[in-house]
Amino acid sequence: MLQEKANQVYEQAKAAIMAANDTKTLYAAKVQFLGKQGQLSSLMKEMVQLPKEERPEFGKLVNEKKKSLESQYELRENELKRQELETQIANEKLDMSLPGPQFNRGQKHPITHVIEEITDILSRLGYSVQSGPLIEKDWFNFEALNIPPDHPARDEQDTFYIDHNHVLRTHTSPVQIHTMQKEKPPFRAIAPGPVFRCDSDVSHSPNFHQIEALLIDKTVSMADLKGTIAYFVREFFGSEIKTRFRPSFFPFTEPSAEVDCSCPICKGKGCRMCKGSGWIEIGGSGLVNPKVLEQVNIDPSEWQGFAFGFGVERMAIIKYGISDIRLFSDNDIRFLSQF
Ligand code: 2NL
Repeated sequence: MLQEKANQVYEQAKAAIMAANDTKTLYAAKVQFLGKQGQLSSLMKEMVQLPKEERPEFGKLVNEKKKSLESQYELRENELKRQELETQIANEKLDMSLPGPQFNRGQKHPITHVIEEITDILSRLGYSVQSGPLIEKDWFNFEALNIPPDHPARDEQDTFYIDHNHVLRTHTSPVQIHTMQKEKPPFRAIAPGPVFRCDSDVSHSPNFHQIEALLIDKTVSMADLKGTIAYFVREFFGSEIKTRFRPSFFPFTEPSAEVDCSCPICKGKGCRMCKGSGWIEIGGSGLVNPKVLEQVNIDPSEWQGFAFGFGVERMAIIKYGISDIRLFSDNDIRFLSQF
């Protein structure tokens, strides 16, 4: 009898629902009995065996059983879900002592760091910080600085030419020419930033950094220049570091002097860094050539000045004992994160 079979299926389904101990097994039972291809659906299909007049009654019976099973399923499902959540909560352990996620912190490039340090020291001496374009007219980079057209510094090999009248600045001095055109003396200014030379080997990079200082006043002497540089070097490298001046030549200063400091690595005893001499060159300096002042309409009979220029990479190499200038532009995080 089909009715009896329906009762059997119902009892089986009921037992399966009650017996399911987790939501997965419960769902399997749902598919088996209540699904589209499930046993209740099969019963409905078997209904054709019954005489026509018995079919509505049977249909109603199966539908009622289906409804009842569906609500039993839902009850059991809620119960199991709650149980599963409780077990999950009971088993879960939150260890508040574990370290949090690690972030890689960014930091300043050592060159930026050194420029800021130098800028800080000279700002305390009253120097304003100036900047200018990286592409300069020939006049600002050379002519105004008393570098005549046949000077070796203009050689195609050293200068990146943009066109016949424009170059990538080969030093930060053109910034000081702009400053002298803009400011009324007396004033003091520094110009830090990138410069470009068509030159590349172990100790030369085509793109490096300079910081230059310029002071214009009524009376300025080599003694003022030496005092300022000696103070600056002691502030930057440490109070035990000595400075030494050697006569030199630059077209834009007269007289001119090369600046050395006692080697901060070996304290002057002689080492690999200073090639055994105990001294390291850090830049050049001098009293501003009156010809430069004339170019920017500052009267040389009324005003005098001193200027000095240091290589930033050189200063960083000496201060931190770095072996190769190319490390600054290699972007190796293991090197850069040491500073
Ligand atoms: C070096 C030499 C130097 C200057 C830069 C300068 C600027 C003006 C007028 C006069 Cl506007 N002088 N600058 C003076 C002497 C030396 O730099 O070897 N630097 C790395």
